Amino acid sequence: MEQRLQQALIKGTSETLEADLAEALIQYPSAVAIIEGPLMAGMQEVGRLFGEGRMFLPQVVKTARTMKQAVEILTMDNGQLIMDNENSIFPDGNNSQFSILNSQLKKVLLATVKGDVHDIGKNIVSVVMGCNGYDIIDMGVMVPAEDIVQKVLECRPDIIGLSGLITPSLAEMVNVATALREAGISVPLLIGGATTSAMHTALKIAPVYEGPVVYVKDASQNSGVAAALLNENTRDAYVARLREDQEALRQEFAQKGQKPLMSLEEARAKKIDLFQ
Ligand code: B12
Repeated sequence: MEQRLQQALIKGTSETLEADLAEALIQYPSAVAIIEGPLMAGMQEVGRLFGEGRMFLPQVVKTARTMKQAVEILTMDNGQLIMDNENSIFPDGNNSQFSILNSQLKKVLLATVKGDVHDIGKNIVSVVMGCNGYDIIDMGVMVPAEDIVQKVLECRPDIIGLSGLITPSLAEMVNVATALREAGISVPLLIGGATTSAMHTALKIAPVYEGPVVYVKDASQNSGVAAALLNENTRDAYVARLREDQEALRQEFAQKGQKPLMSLEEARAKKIDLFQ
């Protein structure tokens, strides 16, 4: 089943998708586990083949369609992921009751930054957080900083999530954080997407922003991070720890920079002989 799912992603086909996902739902504890497990493994393989020049853009577009279809199959009409009981606050796993009971539903604004069209990861984050009782405002892809600022002022979200998968998005995220700060906004910022990292977040984004900036590696961690940030009892300790960890990363980076470089002669003497 795992192999068939991977092949479906690589080939961008969907004939066997429904049957294989039905089988996966029996074997895996939740839809999130299937997304983070076999589906992500398939996408990694696609990324590897694309990176090595063994797959081309039109094929990756087909792949993306298959991934979207898979997530749709795993999502019910009410936007909840099938059997997504892991983080449920009710014994029957139906978090939608939370939406009805909680009149002050926490809002999460999501956007893929300007210049970047990748949205599969962001959409997964949206579905997972929606299942955890958050109200999602999804601004889509290629969203300019000024639009994000405007939407934040208009909708007053409790959390802002930025997604970016290409290298230029890293600089754009710094740009967005700066624009938000200049508008006087310090809503917690979640940073995600394949090119982002804890190090880049600590070095470049966190220093330009007033509020907490958290790098989130995958969709399964989002709700935990959001809950820690939004719960009054845990927020201060969480943010203090976050700032300490980010300071440690900055120190680590600064120390690396101080390592003496080897001389040009030494480096040349160590070169790899490709024709040996
Ligand atoms: C699918 C894909 C595409 C599709 C995108 C379709 C779509 N609708 O999204 C298409 C074909 C359009 C595409 C285009 C391009 N792509 Co592309 N693409 C990919 C690929 C294969 C998979 C990305 C993906 O969806 N992964 C699966 C998702 C689920 O993972 P994810 O996004 O990382 O999300 C997870 C976490 O990161 C996190 N997360 C993500 N966002 C957020 C946000 C928040 C707030 C939080 C908390 C968490 C979070 O949660 C998710 C679930 O766990 C990757 C390779 C790879 N393995 O990443 C290349 C890749 C990202 N693409 C790449 C490139 C170069 C391009 C192009 C420039 C190619 C070209 N020459 O035109 C264009 C870019 C166009 C643009 N301006 O953006 C490079 C980027 C390299 C770089 N460092 O810049 C990669 C890494 C491939 C490679 N190895 O070279 N691509």
